[in-house]
Amino acid sequence: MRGKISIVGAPMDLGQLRRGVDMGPSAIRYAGVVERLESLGYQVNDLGDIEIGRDRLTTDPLTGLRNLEAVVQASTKIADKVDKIMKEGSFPLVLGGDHSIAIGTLAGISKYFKRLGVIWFDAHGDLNTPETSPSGNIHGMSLAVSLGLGETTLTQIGGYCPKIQPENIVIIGARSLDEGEKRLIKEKGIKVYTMHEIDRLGIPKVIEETIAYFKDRTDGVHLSLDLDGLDPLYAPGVGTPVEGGLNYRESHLAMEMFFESEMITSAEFVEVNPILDEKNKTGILAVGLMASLFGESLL
Ligand code: Z70
Ligand code: MN
Ligand code: MN
Ligand code: MN
Repeated sequence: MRGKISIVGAPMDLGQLRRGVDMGPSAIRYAGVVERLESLGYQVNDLGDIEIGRDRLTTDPLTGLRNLEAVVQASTKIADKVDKIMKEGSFPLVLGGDHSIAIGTLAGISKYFKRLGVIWFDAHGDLNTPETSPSGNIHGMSLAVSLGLGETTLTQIGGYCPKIQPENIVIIGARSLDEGEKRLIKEKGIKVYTMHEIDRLGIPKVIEETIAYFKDRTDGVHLSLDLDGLDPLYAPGVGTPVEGGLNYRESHLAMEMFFESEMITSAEFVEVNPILDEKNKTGILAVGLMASLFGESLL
């Protein structure tokens, strides 16, 4: 017996405009997540889906944020659920849904740690604020919100703020950063491995450095994995595909190294959109990555 994993689906599609990402949790379940993790010796408990409001296409007149009210409500529910999982001493594994769900996940998790580290595996930074956002889409703001920046009703979810410190973040795979995000990264000194650094150093070195960086400074690490961090060749079923991403082998190696580090204390896999996918390729990929993260070995 290897410990308990609690799966919770967050069929959220209000943080962006593409329909279909609310079916992500179903696609990941269909790809056999429960069975795959059970086969590794875990006690897996699928808690089902969080209820996400269906009120869409309201834009907050003050901030320009899309579906703000509904995202606040859903994030609060996600936070409560994840909080319960933590309380029970189980590993929270959240299935998205668009990346705005990280606001709720981090609100539920972060208070259980003094210094939570976050690995943001993503083509994007998700570091926009209402002032810098080119879109008004909250899934492009979730990391900034967790830092305490931006809309107060979002930063205050869970009743405390901020959830994380800039020096406890490592972004991996970035290749589509907005100007305001680049400014924030420099201003806050956030550690980023863009595809440039990944190509120069190689993924083994990048992950070794990430693990070493977190080792002394954090007492838990959340992995927030946006499938668009991978190249669209391997993960076509995402709302915002960006060329030039991590490949299948690099991503699996990263997960295997995270497993070996024994450092990861919670995870979420987001932005799987089966409507845009090819025969659930991205859902199947997500489950494979989870298996590597939880110790599936090749031998
Ligand atoms: C852009 C924005 C984004 C995910 C796209 C895109 C953000 N920076 N995030 N896909 N997961 O609208 O803020
Ligand atoms: Mn993202
Ligand atoms: Mn992304
Ligand atoms: Mn694997």
